[in-house]
Amino acid sequence: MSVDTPASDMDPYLWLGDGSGSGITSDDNSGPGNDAAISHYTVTATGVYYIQVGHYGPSTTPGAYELHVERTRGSSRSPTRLR
Ligand SMILES: [Ca+2]
Repeated sequence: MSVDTPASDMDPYLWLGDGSGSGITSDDNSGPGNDAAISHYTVTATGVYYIQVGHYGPSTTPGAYELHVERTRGSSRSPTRLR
């Protein structure tokens, strides 16, 4: 599974957690510019996973972002684009 925030107007921060709300990993700037990216995370158990997009740093200024989630199972790909 890969998650990133292309073409975002703000400085996004990504958080990936499991179904119990425990954090698995997070990222700030692994994408181009200030975009966040979590690349090729291997899901080890069936279940619910949460993705949070936040603003990096203490800011209340709203901004648009694009969330791109890609699931890969074997050789099949199911990209999902949310806005
Ligand atoms: Ca960022």
